[in-house]
Amino acid sequence: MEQFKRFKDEITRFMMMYKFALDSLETKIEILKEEFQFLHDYNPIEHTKSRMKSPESIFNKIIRKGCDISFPNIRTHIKDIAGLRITCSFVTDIYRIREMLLSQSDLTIVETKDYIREPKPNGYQSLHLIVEVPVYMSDRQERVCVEVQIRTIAMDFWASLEHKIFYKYNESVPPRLLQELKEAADSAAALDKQMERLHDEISQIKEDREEEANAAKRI
Ligand code: 0O2
Repeated sequence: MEQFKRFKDEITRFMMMYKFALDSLETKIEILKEEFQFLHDYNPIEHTKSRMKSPESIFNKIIRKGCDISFPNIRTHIKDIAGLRITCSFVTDIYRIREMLLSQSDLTIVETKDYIREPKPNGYQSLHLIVEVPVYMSDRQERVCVEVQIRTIAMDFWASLEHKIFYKYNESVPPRLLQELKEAADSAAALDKQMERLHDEISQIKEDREEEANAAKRI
């Protein structure tokens, strides 16, 4: 009984650390979003969604990786216990957000997987960052990893449908559907390019009009 209580306290404190790291990163993103809106009258972030991995899913992942179950092993081998997904309108916004995170002196990006420059063979696209966040506990400071996935609305739409299909078919999706999913991923990427082109054109028109109006005021 005593042993179980110790284990329960340990796992609760362990998970709390990740929850605090996630809360802190979400606050940072919220601040960046509001400030960016104020300075540029534009918001690069459509929405954010956070999640904590369940103890069951952590357990299964550590077994899958062939590691012994211990807190140090879990910390070293599982970097996505806390996850934050950021959805943007345009691909340039994704890299803009990465730059904003890079410029925060207390954060460290310890790993980058760029599935936009190099999509997965199934068509999956997203920018994955593992960000180390400082967490101040009552008796110590810890640096805790949070996985940040940044993607466009089109990439997110594709990924959520693919995820549903993958689980519906119990991970063995018929080849015809895999082919269609790949085509849909290509269409989503083409849509992202087209929307960004349109957005740039509209921004340019807006800038030109503002300049003209300012010039008229000076006359
Ligand atoms: P959930 O429920 O979203 O958390 P690693 O964590 O590095 O040991 P992995 O899986 O190679 O292992 O990491 P990677 O490539 O960074 O991908 C991890 C997460 O990205 C997944 O988490 C998904 O959220 C997402 N992802 C990666 N590939 C795909 C894909 O092909 N389709 C979809 N829909 N999502 C993908 P989890 O743990 O699988 O799930």
